[in-house]
Amino acid sequence: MDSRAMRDYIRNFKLDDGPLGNQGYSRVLLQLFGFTGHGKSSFINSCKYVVDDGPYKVFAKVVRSEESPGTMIRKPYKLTETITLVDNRGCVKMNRYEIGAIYAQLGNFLPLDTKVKWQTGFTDMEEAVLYAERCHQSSDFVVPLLIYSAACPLTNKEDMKTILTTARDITGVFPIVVLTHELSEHQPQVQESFRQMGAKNLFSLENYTEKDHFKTRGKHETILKCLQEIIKEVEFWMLEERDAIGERIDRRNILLEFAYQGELETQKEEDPHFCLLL
Ligand SMILES: Nc1nc2c(ncn2[C@@H]2O[C@H](COP(=O)(O)OP(=O)(O)O)[C@@H](O)[C@H]2O)c(=O)[nH]1
Ligand SMILES: [Mg+2]
Repeated sequence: MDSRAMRDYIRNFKLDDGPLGNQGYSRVLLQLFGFTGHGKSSFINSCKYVVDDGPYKVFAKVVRSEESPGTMIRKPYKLTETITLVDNRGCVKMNRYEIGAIYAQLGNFLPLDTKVKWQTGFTDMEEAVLYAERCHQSSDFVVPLLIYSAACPLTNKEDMKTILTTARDITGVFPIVVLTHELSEHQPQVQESFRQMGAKNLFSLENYTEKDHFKTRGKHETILKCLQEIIKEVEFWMLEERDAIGERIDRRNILLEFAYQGELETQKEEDPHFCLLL
C-alpha cells in the first residue's frame, strides 16, 4: 500500500466493521507508556502529522513535573473517529509505586483528562479504581504501546520483561513496542533484547520532532505502516468473542492484587510482624 492508501485505511477503520460487530467497544485507546524522554509526546505528534496530512503541529507537549507536583494527567489525543492516543505519565525510576501507577494507567483504571493524585498505597489505588468505574471506560479497547528509545541499551531486562508481561495481563494484549531514535548505533542490540523478551510486534522508527519535521517519504511511510499494523492486530483480536465488562473486572482484580502485595511488602519492611486485614 502507498501512503495515501494506508492513511485512508487508518482513517476509515471502525470497530463496527468486524464480523462480530463492536462487541461493546466504542473506541481503541492506544495507551502509550515508557520512560520520560523516550519520545511518547513526539510519537503522538508524529502520528497526528502523518494521519492528518497537514502542517506539523505540536499537540502533545512535555508536561513538566513541577507544574503539577504529585499529580498526573492522562491526556487523550483523538487520531481518528475510532482511535485515541493517550499520553500517560512517563516513569523515571520504575520503583514499586511507579510500576503500580503505570499498570493503573494502562488498564485504563484512572480517569482521562483529569488531575489525579499519584497513588502511593493500596487504599489510594482502590479509591482511584472505584472512581474510574463511574467513568464508563469499559467500552475502550486498550492497546498498550511501549515507547522506548533505541539509544538506550537495556540494563535490566528482567524488570522490563516483568513489566511487559504484567501489562499484557492487565490489558489482555502483549505491548506493542515502538523503538524511537532508530538511527542510534544501539538500535540492533535494543531490538534484539526486546525480541528475546517476547515482543513480536516491534516497530522501529524516527519520530518527527519540533526541530526536525521535514516531511520525508521514508518517515511518513514507516509511521503509517506502524499504525496500520496496530489496526490489523485489533481487527484480529476482534474476531474472537469478547466480553468488555467481564474483562475489565478480571483486570481490576489483577491490579488491586498488585497494589495489595506492594502495600504488604512496604508494611513488612517497616514492621516484620505487620498483617494487613481487609
Ligand atoms: N533524534 C530523535 N529525537 C527524538 C525522537 N523522539 C523524540 N525525540 C526527542 O527527544 C526528546 C524527548 O521526547 P518527548 O517526545 O518529549 O519524550 P516523552 O517524555 O516520552 O514524551 C525531545 O527533545 C524530542 O525532540 C526520535 O525518534 N529521534
Ligand atoms: Mg511527554
